[in-house]
Amino acid sequence: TVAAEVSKANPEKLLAPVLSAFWDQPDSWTLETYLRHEGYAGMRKALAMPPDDVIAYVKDAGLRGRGGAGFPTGMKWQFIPQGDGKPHYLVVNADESEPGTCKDIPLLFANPHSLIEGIVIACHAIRSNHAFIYLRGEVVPVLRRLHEAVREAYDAGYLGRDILGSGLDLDVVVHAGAGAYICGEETALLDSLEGRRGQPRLRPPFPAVAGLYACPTVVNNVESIASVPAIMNKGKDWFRTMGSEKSPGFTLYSLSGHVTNPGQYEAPLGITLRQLLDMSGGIRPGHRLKFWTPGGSSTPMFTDEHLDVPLDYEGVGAAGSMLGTKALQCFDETTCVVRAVTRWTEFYAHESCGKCTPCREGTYWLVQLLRDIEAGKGRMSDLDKLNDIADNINGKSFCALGDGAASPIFSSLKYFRPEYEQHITGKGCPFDPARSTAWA
Ligand code: L3W
Ligand code: SF4
Repeated sequence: TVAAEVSKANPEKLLAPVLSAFWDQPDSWTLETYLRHEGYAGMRKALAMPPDDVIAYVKDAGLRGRGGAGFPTGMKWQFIPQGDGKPHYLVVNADESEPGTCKDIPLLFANPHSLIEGIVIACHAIRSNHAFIYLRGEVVPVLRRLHEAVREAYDAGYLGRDILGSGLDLDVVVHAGAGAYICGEETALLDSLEGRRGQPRLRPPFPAVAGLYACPTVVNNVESIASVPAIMNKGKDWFRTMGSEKSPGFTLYSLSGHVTNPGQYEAPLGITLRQLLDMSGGIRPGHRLKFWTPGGSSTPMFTDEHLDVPLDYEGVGAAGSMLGTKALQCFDETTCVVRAVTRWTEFYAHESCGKCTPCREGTYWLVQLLRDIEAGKGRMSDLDKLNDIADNINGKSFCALGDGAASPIFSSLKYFRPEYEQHITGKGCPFDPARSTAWA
């Protein structure tokens, strides 16, 4: 499935692809193929530079975290204290689970060496001798491929003792998680990696101060780290020729739902959904866009009025949502918005780790109300209740999962309240009356 998806990447109209440049080659994941495409050249340049210069270089390039929050990568590396006598760790967050997000797993499947090269550069920069890749355990083919790539890198001298005579010793461990969405939250991930039940820790202290085994730790998303080799190899100015001043560079968008050609699309930050749909075949024939998410279900939904919003941190933020993971889930006019929101909320209720009351109880209550409304058993007062419960989750929960659960409630009520009302007055789902008894 992943192989089929990656083959659709790389629309060349807008950009010579970088991350997905040779995903369509039959043995794209091997070291041999990677070396044919300037693989490990960025690492050689970085290892010849003092660690602080590498940090400054990545900072100047303007790379921002691709996991959702957009935090500047170089700044995060700079937070790692030096001369503290403690081990430093790099942890790569490969626990991709945000609904609609499918970029890191395909990237790892198609080109794992870009991540491994980025890991060497990052560990040199933060003076770390240990890196962990925390991968979603369900993706066994990716796990196997990653293990194989790590072995190839050790054999070639790109990992292990005294890498290419630089003096850097580095070991990489691939860890398979057990499939909980909350383990994508960086501190829950660290708890899980330490062998405990994955639940978020209080921040501060941030992982940069007290992370894995209470030592300074950088937690970065797969795509963030995999973007670093090209920056080191081709230059920070080249990177800044793409995207915008505050959101420079290229990135992977995951296009899914009612589109003609779902898949991964690499493009500069700041592209619009209209442009992406134009180059990918658009919404499925005979239909029109009704609503979509710019960054997975945790980001407030948009409608067809937002087709020209620049998909970068500032553009999406100014339009009232968040760029998040750049998971563009598109729904056409045949979709019941109440049904879609119910399905997402069921996901959050299921994945809530239970640590804090607003999220643990609130997501459960939301599901009950939404199921009733969808089944035609709702009351008008339920709409205010939905809003009130979401309001008591949002900003009052322990981690971002709670805020994410509230976001589809707020945005669907904002844009589609009449559709909720229709379910109540019509005593059922106008899109599929047969489904109205499904929850009875
Ligand atoms: C040191 C400080 N470090 C912040 C670090 C912090 C973290 C990064 C961003 O959530 C988003 C969330 C989801 N000293 C620091 C500091 N840091 N201040 O910077 O932190 P933060 O709190 O802004 O965000 P976060 O908790 O990392 C991530 C959104 O992503 N999301 C879901 C993502 C799901 C995936 C996936 O499935 N792969 O990525 C979707 O939108 O809502 O807003 O490293 O330590 N003073
Ligand atoms: Fe757990 Fe939800 Fe609270 Fe996060 S917001 S700590 S997932 S209960």
